[in-house]
Amino acid sequence: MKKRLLVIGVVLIVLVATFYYYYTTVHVGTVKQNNIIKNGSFEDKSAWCLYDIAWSEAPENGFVLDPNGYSGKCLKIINSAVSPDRPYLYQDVSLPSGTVTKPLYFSFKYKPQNPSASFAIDIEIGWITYGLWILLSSRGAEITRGTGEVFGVTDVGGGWKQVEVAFLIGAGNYPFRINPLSVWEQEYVYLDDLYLGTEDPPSAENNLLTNGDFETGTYEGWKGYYFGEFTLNSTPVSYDKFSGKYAGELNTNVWIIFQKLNLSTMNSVYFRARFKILPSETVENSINPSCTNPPFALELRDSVDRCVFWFFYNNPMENVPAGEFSLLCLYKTYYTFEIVSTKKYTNGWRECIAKINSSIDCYDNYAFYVEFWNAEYFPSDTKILVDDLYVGYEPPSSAPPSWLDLLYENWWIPSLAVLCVLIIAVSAKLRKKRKV
Ligand SMILES: [Ca+2]
Ligand SMILES: [Ca+2]
Repeated sequence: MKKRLLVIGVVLIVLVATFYYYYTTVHVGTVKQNNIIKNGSFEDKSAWCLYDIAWSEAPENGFVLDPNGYSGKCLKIINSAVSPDRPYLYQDVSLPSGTVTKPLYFSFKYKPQNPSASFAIDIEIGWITYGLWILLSSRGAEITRGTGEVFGVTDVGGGWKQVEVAFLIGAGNYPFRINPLSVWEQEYVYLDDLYLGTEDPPSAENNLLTNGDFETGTYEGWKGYYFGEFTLNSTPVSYDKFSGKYAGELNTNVWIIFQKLNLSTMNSVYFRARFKILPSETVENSINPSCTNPPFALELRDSVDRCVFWFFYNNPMENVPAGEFSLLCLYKTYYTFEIVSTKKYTNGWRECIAKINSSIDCYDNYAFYVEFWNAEYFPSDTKILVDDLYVGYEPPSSAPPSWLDLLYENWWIPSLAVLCVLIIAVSAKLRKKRKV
């Protein structure tokens, strides 16, 4: 019996270690994805059915194609679809094996006719008992059934928003349904660019930074700065990174890394930083961050100091908008800015996305700095790891949670697995006893 438990334990440990290795080393970056949803872009009516029949041309059915899509045409869901007989649009989707332990990603864009008027649409993958239901309404997107997380809601311009969801589900064939609910105050809502797949959702990223993910394995594109610029002789670190194989590192010898940028305008510039402070959070908490003493800053400035934008991590100043872990501080006041999203992952990494708008023209000679602020006040072994740095005019993607993050938030799944193993072990023992 002891042997049997030992074998089960070893098998479990090997499985966990294998998955951990896979997700920390192999599961990298954005790969060109296969969209499981057919015609998620709604360029025509193919692949979609209304009830059980092919989607007809009759406009009164409440679902029509509209030329005002985010990409080409889109689905226009009209109020009449809500009542009296609540038709829904659907197609069958086939989900690949292994998706209980590897998250599936689902993303879509939507635009209500009137942002403040009420509406409610259920997007359903699978059934009530086994699947994922997302309620899209004037309150935003929320998961009402199933195991998953809405990890990104991004304003993508023109009244459109992109919703990104990661979820866990078993392999198999499922119905995918778009189901308008209850009473609507508005006439219609647009839906476009549905994506469902195993890879990260597609992103419109056009990164102006060179080697922002450090995947060249060098500091190509970056320079160091310490009373003057210098070439970095060290290499990015590989022992801890957010994506790919490498992350950049700032330490008490290299306080600042930077690169020069050509920006056409400072209006509508997005930043993304993924970062981690080592050795631990005690360092973060011990330094009493403030506007003048933050641990970490991103800075975008032109050659004559006319346009300077600072993003400070963890800054408890008043009168600046607060994210959960981040705040912005402005050196000059020509800007409006917002924090688009902040995240903390179970592996200790954090992500912050911010957007800056400038009301004035700046000079076109910019540099982007990543700074270890007041490094002399930190313990000498303190490091700040950075990865997937982004500056650009399109909204950057937000990293989905890993399966570890999802399991962490849905602790009952591993608990159930352990319980099953225990029941099997105990029943086997009882059977053996009975035989004896
Ligand atoms: Ca489209
Ligand atoms: Ca990387």
